[in-house]
Amino acid sequence: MTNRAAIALGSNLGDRLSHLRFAIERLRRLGTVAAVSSVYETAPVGGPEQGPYLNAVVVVDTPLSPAELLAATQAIEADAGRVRVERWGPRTLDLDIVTMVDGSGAPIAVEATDLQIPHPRAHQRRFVLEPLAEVWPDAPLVDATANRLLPAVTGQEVERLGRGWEDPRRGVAVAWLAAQFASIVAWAALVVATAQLPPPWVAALPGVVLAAGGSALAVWALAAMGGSVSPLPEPGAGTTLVDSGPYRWMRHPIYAGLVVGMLGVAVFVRSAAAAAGAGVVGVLLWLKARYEETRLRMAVPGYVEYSRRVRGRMVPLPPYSKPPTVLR
Ligand code: A4P
Ligand code: MG
Repeated sequence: MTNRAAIALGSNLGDRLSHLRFAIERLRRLGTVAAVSSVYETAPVGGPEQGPYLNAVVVVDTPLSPAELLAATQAIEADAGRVRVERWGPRTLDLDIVTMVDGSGAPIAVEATDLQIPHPRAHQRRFVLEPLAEVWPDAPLVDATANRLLPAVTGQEVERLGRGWEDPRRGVAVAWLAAQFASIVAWAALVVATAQLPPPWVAALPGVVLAAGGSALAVWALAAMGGSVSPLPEPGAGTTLVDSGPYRWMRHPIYAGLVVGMLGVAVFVRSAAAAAGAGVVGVLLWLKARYEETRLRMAVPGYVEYSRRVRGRMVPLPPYSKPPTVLR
């Protein structure tokens, strides 16, 4: 008979997203993964001073008994390099069996020294309840279901980072890059078709200033990135936050520099169509950056806090009057 189990995933050490992806890959071997929640960044609850967690919930249909499932999840934790130092302390990967029902949907209760189901603390923890209620609202916990317990648990900071975190989205990333490339090529063709040359100095001077300023901004940003830059909007494993150089003022200065440079060229060749085209490319890059950030927030530690601190995506914006909350 197949049982259904909700497994809570947590990580706050090392490459957190890679650890959660590793867990999913291994959980797939225990049966059928019926649902995967969004990934959340959450403030640590209990334990020593430690960094924020990534948490998610996976629902698995499995022939394993509760004891077999515990042994299997502990083996996955060990293979992810988990070392138990202190209770509630930081960990590469934590897998907790939150709740389980049998094939007929009846809750499975376990009261052993090494295993309690439902998990005895899950109902007090937003970092478990919120992802659980998202994928299995009727999941039975201590005394009530996940969605009924959730409103009572307040004062714990959790930020939903979104779905689709289980795998890198290479195809989507390549499509964005192709759209960017095509739009810039089309813009260049527009420049050639509409240019009025040579320009009088009233157009040449501001054109050159804008083009040089945009290029300088892009080069400064590339230097700050220090070679770790990729045009694909999908962060690789181990990508770290860069918040120096122009990244102190805006989150996508390379795109901003590109658009300013294109505007400079449009002014230089006195083409309103080329200026409008640069605007269209700017909108596309802003959308690409917005998509890229959904991925950066999941993959790069500190990105959630960074995007609260540095408000502007492609233009500098004044900081929030209230200091941003930090998930710490
Ligand atoms: N155990 C008993 N019942 C279960 C169950 N249903 N599932 C036993 C899994 N294990 C269960 O767990 C200790 C022992 O609990 C295991 O040996 C198992 O036999 P552990 O994973 O070795 O240690 P732990 O995780 O530090 O302890 P515990 O009590 O499971 O901690 P919690 O309550 O899970 O808290 N803050 C945020 N934001 N996000 C987190 O994910 N996690 C914790 C851990 C603390 N704060 C957190 C997070
Ligand atoms: Mg645990």
